[in-house]
Amino acid sequence: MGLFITFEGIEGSGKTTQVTLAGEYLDGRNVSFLVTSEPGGCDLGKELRRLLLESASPWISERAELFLFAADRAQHVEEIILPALKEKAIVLCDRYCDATIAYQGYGRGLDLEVINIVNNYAARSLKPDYTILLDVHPERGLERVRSRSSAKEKNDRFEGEQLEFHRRVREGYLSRAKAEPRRFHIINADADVDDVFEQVKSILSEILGS
Ligand code: Z5A
Repeated sequence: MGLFITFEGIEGSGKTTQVTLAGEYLDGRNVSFLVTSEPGGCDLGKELRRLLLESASPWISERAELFLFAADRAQHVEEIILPALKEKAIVLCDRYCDATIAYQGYGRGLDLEVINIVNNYAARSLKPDYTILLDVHPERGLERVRSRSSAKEKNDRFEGEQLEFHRRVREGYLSRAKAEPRRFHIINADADVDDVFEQVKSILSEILGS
């Protein structure tokens, strides 16, 4: 099997930016890798992503939301992640199971035990080898996403949530990291892009042993 590395953090923590830079870094090192994301890392997931994120979607209950993210993950793991790992690739994934714990569990308040069962079933119990948590203050993260250009698809269903929601999500991530300190690497993502990437690079080189 290859190596499975996830990037997590609240909205605007810079995951997408850092996953892209991490991919370029691996590209320069001649290793086989795949950059992917949730929701929307496979064809079915793209449909689910649209439903999950567009503010024009029909009303989605909290439990339905949990199962839509799980459906995205089930397909993504089976169709994209596991085959790449079997080919011994390094898989860099922007959000995974910890996002469901943080958002649907801490953010929405759904039962954490139920979420763990749903996550494990959807993911065929596949856990990341390492998780890089980009920790940013929610005010800073939201400021970044609200001021970015409209080039990226707007994530209105989640962007519309109150600051308190994003604070709970951050707390959820930090408590996951505390519970699994060997898997999680926490990065101060309040810093500028280059400083954050220096931290990501040093973790990657430690993981890759060079
Ligand atoms: N979700 C869920 O509820 N449950 C689940 O199980 C899963 C997901 C898997 C996915 O939306 C939403 O689904 C997400 C959680 C939920 N919603 N929220 N919140 P998405 O994929 O569209 O959004 P996202 O994952 O939150 O990504 P994002 O909004 O694009 O944020 P980001 O990836 O962390 O940041 P970014 O795109 O790299 O950067 C955002 C802006 O900040 C951009 O203009 C950058 O140029 C800028 N930036 C980045 N880093 C920096 C630094 N260091 N300094 C200054 N500016 C920066």
